[in-house]
Formats: sequence, structure tokens, C-alpha cells
Amino acid sequence: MAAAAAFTRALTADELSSDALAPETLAFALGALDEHGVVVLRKLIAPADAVAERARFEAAWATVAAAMAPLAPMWEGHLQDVVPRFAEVAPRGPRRYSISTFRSAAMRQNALVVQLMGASPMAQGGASGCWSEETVVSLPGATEQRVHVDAGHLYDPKQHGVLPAYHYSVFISLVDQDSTTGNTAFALGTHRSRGGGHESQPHWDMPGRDEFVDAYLKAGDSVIFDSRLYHFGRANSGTEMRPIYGLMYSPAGE
Ligand SMILES: O=C(O)CCC(=O)C(=O)O
Repeated sequence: MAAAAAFTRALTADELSSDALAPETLAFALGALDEHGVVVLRKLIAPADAVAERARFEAAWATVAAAMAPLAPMWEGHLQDVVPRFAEVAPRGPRRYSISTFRSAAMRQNALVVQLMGASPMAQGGASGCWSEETVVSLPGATEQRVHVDAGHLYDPKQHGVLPAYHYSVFISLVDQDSTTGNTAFALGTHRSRGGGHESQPHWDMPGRDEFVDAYLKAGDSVIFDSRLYHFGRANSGTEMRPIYGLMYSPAGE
């Protein structure tokens, strides 16, 4: 099994100042997305900016948490396919929520992500766009999330073959992650080798927990993955919340 280094790349100062990925970084990222289903780009945004975004996120979260408090027991522990999302908040597993009220034009319009998404097979040389901006927060005490895909195969790959990627998930961490805060773990290559999402869950051919590789992000690092890739969030056994700002890209965004 490949280690995280196989899909991790540090962006250069030139790339950050020019807001453009160098051809070799673009090739690395597209290659990792194709082979492993995931790429980590370090310092996509400056760590200081991530800290500032985190403070803004915490204010947004406090408002949502107060509003949802009476309903929280109903949702607690579920994923949103079990109970519906409600307005701006969706349950993502035990003590883990996704909210859409936190917005960041700077992160949403990140030129390096836009460039990579535009060059991906999803865009097919045409349009790609971001259609969703949400932040998943694992609160202290969050336990391991259920293994899932963000957008499954459109058709059973066993019958129709593996189609090109049509949907990507982009996470930017707003905190330094470690084994205490938790992180996201990915089953490499399962965007091509498994059938996640095309039918009901018993047909997904779920990978075992020993097939997952941990990606640890520092504040400002990003992880971008084919949304068919199996993944899950690790437990947060610390005392601080762990927010990951997330974007969803599809061929025809807004
Ligand atoms: O919490 C994480 O690290 C991952 C969250 C996630 O994958 C999700 O909620 O879809």
C-alpha cells in the first residue's frame, strides 16, 4: 500500500505568488488523482490565513450550534443519508456536523484549485465549477466516521467499466491535524476498484479498515480527491474542534 508521501506535494513559493501550478505539479496532482484517487497539496493557503478563517468559522459554528441545540439529539450519530439535513446543518456522524453558513470567497475562489479542477478529466476540456461550500467540523469526542464516498459511481463499474471522474471533493484544513484531533483516512485506488455509491450499501464492497492511509494536514493544507474514493474521518479525542472547509466540484458548476 502506498504511503501518504506518494500523493503529497508541497507547493512552491513561485506557485503561491503567481497563483498558478507549475506543469510538473499539475502532472503530479492529476497522476495522483488518477492512480490513488487523492492528492495532498501543502500550504494551499498561508497558515496565518487558515488561523484567521478558523476564527471566523468558530463564530459561524457558535450561531448554528445554538440554533440546532433543541434538535441535536435527533441527529446525533447519524450521517445525512439516515436523517435529512436541516437548512444550514447536516449531521456527518457522531459529534460531527457540516454547516453551510461559513463562507470564504478567498478559499472558494482559490486559483490553484480552479486550475486543477479545470485540467481534470471531469472538465473534459470544458466547464467545471464549484457547487457546494460546506465545512465539516469534528467536535471533541467525535468518534470514527462511517466509511463512505461523497459521490458514488453513476453506474455499476462491474457492468459498465470505470468511467472518468465526474466529481471531486476539496478539503482545506483550518487546524493542524494529528492523531488526537483526528484526520481523514483514504482507501487508495478504491475510486476505480470498488463500486461505492452505485447501489444500496450492501453492494459497495466496503474496504477493511486496514486498507486506509491517513492524510495529516497542517492548517492551510488541502486534500483533493475523486469523490468515489472511500474515506472517513478519524475520531477527535482532543479538546479542540477540527474544522475542514470543503468544496464540491462537478463538470457544470454555477
Ligand atoms: O472528518 C473528516 O475528516 C472527513 C469528513 C467527511 O469525509 C465527510 O463528512 O464527508
